[in-house]
Amino acid sequence: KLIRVGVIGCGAIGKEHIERLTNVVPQTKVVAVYDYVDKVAQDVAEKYDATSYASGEELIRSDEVDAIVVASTDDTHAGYAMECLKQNKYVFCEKPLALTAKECEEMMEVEAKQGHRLLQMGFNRRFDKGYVEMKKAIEEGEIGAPLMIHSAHRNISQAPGFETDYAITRVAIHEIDISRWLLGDEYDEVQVLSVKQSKRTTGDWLNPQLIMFKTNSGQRIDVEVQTDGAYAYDIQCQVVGEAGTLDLPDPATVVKRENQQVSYGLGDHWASRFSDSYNEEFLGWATGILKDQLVGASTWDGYASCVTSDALIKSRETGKPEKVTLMEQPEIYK
Ligand code: ISE
Repeated sequence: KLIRVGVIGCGAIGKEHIERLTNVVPQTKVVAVYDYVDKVAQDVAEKYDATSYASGEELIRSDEVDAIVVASTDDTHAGYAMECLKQNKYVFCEKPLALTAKECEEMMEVEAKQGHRLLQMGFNRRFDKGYVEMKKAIEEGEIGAPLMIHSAHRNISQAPGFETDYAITRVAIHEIDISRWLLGDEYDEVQVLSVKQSKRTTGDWLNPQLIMFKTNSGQRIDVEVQTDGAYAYDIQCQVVGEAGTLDLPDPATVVKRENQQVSYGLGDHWASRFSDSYNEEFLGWATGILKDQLVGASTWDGYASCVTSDALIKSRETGKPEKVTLMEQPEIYK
């Protein structure tokens, strides 16, 4: 059975997803699209032989659409995701799940009433081969108990309109999710530390930012977040255990020897760096839908990342560590 997918938001990531759902995932066909810029939606609809809808809500409610991808602007995610849950339709939602934790709580309530998981969050790194191997090694005890994680998230540039908070809600949110996933624990407290600023920032937001998490069992995670001006799109993650360490591999590119040097390319963008993980993520989504057993990050994980983001933003303002307080985890996410 072919899953008929509607995509809301046809910007950079929306187009990436449509391409994958069309050419990589055999079980899906993009039949409907919506974008707040009419012309963009119409062009995409024409290219992929889909129907362009007048609104996201109309697309969600359409009998022609079985499952929805939400890749619109951050402030609209919660509204669309909620509508999908109410309609008992599967939804893939890009991060962040919402701008407030309260909206996430409401979504969990509706999803629980529907009685099965309907939402998968766009935390693609959970499908990256490197991170998957690291998690397996941790779970099999290969480095003993994990004690801390050192990580870095470095960007060359950002789209216009970037703001200080986005370093957390759009960028470091990947580390917020992947670190708690790797360690299988929730955060107790988080902190933003001030750091000397880079002159290579093209706007007036804070860059870099240094953030710290402490898990309930006392593990510490540091994340260096450079949102602009870095030498490459570079993602680093090292888990330090009692008996050894694990390093996220760099992308597999040709190793070049010339002019008395050895080098390999890191790439300039998330789309190429994590291309394989996006493929796996959508293959997993389609299989999950067909089995009615979604995999990947859930509404709970979306909620946990929102609460953590809020605490980090608060910490940046207060200059102190801030507590992360989560509600009791609903049954369906256990
Ligand atoms: C983007 O949304 C991402 O997901 C990337 O991983 C991040 O590096 C980039 O800065 C974000 O804009």
